[in-house]
Amino acid sequence: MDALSNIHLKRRTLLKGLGVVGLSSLLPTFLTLRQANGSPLPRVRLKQTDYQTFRSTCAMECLHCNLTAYVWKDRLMKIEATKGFNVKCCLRGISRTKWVYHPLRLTQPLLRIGEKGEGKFQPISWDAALDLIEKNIRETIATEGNKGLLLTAASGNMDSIKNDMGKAFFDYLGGSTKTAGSLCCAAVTAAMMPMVGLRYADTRDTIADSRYILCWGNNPAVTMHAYFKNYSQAQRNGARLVVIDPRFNETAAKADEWVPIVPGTDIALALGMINIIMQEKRYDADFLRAHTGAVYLVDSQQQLMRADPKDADSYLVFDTQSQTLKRHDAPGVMPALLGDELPANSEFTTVLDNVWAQAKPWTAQKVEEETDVPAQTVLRLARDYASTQPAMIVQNMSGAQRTEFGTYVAASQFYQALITGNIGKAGAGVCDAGGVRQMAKFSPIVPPAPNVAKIPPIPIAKIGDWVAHEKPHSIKFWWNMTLGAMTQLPNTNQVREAFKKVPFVVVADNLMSSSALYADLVLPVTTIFEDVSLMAGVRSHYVQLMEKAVEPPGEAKPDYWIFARLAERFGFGEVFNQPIEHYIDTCLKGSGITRDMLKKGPVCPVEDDWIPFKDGKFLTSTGKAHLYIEEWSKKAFLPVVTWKQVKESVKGSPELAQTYPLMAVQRKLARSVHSSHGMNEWILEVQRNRPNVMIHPEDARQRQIQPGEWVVVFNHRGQHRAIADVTTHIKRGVVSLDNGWWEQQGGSSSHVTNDQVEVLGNGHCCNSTLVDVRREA
Ligand SMILES: Nc1nc2c(c(=O)[nH]1)N[C@H]1C(S)=C(S)[C@@H](COP(=O)(O)OP(=O)(O)OC[C@H]3O[C@@H](n4cnc5c(=O)[nH]c(N)nc54)[C@H](O)[C@@H]3O)O[C@H]1N2
Ligand SMILES: Nc1nc2c(c(=O)[nH]1)N[C@H]1C(S)=C(S)[C@@H](COP(=O)(O)OP(=O)(O)OC[C@H]3O[C@@H](n4cnc5c(=O)[nH]c(N)nc54)[C@H](O)[C@@H]3O)O[C@H]1N2
Ligand code: SF4
Ligand SMILES: [Mo]
Repeated sequence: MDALSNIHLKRRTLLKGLGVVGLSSLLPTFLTLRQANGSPLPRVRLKQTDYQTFRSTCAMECLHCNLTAYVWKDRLMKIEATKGFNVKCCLRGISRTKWVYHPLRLTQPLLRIGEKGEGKFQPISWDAALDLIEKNIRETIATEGNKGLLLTAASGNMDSIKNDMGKAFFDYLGGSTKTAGSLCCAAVTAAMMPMVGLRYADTRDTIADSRYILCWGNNPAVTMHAYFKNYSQAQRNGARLVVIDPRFNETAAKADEWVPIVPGTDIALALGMINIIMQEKRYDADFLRAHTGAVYLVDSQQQLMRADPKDADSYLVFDTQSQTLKRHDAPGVMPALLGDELPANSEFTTVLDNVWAQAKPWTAQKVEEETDVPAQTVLRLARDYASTQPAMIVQNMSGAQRTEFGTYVAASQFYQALITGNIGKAGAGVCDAGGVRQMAKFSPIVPPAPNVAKIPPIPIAKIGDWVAHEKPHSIKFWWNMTLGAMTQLPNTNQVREAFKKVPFVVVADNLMSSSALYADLVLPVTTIFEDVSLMAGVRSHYVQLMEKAVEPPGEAKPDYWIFARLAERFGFGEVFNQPIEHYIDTCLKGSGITRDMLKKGPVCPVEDDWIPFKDGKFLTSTGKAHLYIEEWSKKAFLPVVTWKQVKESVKGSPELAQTYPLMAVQRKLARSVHSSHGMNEWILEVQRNRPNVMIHPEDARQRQIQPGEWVVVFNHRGQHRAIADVTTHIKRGVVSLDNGWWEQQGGSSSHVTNDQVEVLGNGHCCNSTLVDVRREA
């Protein structure tokens, strides 16, 4: 940690670094490098031709921009956005040299010698580290069975090899406790899969074609940064950009309208809009009849009606021509859409009747009472969205769905797109994250393991609580990779307890991260540009080869090297120890893309703009979009979106709100992707380098909080220090907390976040959190 206090960069240091990037082709660069003994090397003058160049991908959970590295004498000198790539990278991407050569960079396996969290370690050899891991895995399996092993992996590196290799390794051991759901967007998945049969239906290629863009609970100016140029282009083309957010976010600053809303009430607003669209007959009846299950019939028991109970897809509709029940896919059928087309006193209704029934109570006035969005605004939003075609709802794994009923939030956005026929066209749709996995076929990198024990998983939001309290069983060995557990999992104090509870914790990371501090054994891994890999994922429209540009520092190894060595010890080495090219080729099999093609540059698998569902076909088993989701009823929820009051909210928990009256929402920052880059010295220099809490002047006044002073955000889970940003850019009664600050920087906002599981999708409810704020004593 000492190394951190030594980061005293001046702005000009950064500008010098960036100057090397911007002007490199024009100006010679002077460099002062240090030799191993610390004495400076002679100053050298570098020309563009002195560098070797390599390409890789910015592999965190962001947009997977293609980056070009400039290497001189096996040192990464600078990183640029790859010329001609479809998006430009950002400061985080070009600052990656500072990640590679960071003072906290791990270069050797480290064994804990102090208390967990204290950060005292001694270096050990790889052989000794692998011996220890092998011993602990064998002992755990002998005493607890495979369920005593836990693997957690997330989004630190989303390449197509490393996390998959880790998961496969534990499967080949015979299985392990896995995590269920996700910290990110499990709710979107739980909505989209049954509704449209596809996750990652992103519409970013045609944002500029849109006439009306509704950024609903998200902030693409920061979180889709490299694509924001498309939003600006849409605006220049005449589109209206509207932001729905309790916070005046960076996108709102560029938008035509900011609609502040009470956190967790988006379902009410969506239902209110649907009600207006239905009442005013602004729906697209032709689209709904032809392409959706809005016309399926529901019986008096609230069951979907089928022609053949054994055939799940044999949904019945009411044919308005023959006035009989027919299969939805019968030739020439003209299905009834709403009750007024059904026979009088019929025992059944249509799915759309059921959807509307949930929306009907939501008059604009009632929406205003719940959401604080003025009734006039609700009316205007509904009318504008339905009548300005093509209109797009941007959701991009939004903050609005990291709430207790996030699945309904995401589903309600698809309802609006489907009801107005705003989907499957350029400029329309619900913009999700997305990438090449939806455009081409890729294969698993290793064959499935022969025998994998069925072990109950732990919902990812519950890792802290459950592991600390041995639910559903005791964990004795925990492997954490690509997950900032101590900053990103909710309820940090429970996560800390979990780390302390487990007798042997391995953390593989490239920096001494907040989580690595809690490991028994820290494994140093490579960053991008230090190993060969492949990116064929769900964030970029390009398949990208990740080239090795420099040797890793010290003894850092790729995660896949570690699993290969361990697999050899457990007798299935040949599955994992093939050359990396073998796994890349295996993954590419079936995609029509080869390694040779990728050597020339990133490859997009499709030629035209990517428009999900553009042929009017959805990827459900019927080819139609579904609005009535039977899966949800299995969890005792209504199969159509209905209003639900978030429990941890002022209205949902009046008693708790007496003690913690402020609703906290989370905010992703330009300075980092989650915790990644949180310690990057260039970024700390340029971006504000203290956590902030946005608080309304009235809320601040009640607490005697002065702008710019340190405050403590607290609740029954823990506390988080931050600087008070007293501003009307946040709704009264709401505070906004920064995501991703490290333990070494004072701790992240996850110390207070709700670790309840999002009910329908196993997601994350960090934006359903009550807190209070006080001046620091
Ligand atoms: N720079 C940067 N870019 C990123 C990331 C990053 O960490 N940094 N992370 C990436 C990842 S993994 C993700 S998931 C995406 C997320 O992208 P976004 O969803 O855009 O990011 P967030 O900042 O989590 O949330 C956006 C907004 O949701 C608002 N919000 C919170 N609760 C509610 C609510 O109940 N209703 C409404 N309407 N709004 C609410 C917050 O005030 C916040 O301004 O960003 C990706 N891009
Ligand atoms: N409080 C709060 N919590 C949140 C959110 C929020 O808004 N607020 N957002 C949530 C969301 S949307 C998401 S997606 C998650 C994201 O959370 P995470 O997926 O945990 O993302 P990071 O914090 O970036 O942590 C990634 C870790 O992986 C490490 N890493 C990078 N490359 C490699 C590699 O090649 N191998 C290995 N082994 N490790 C590597 C990085 O150094 C870092 O420590 O956070 C969630 N948690
Ligand atoms: S952080 Fe995101 S926007 Fe920036 S270079 Fe990396 S992938 Fe691109
Ligand atoms: Mo995420």
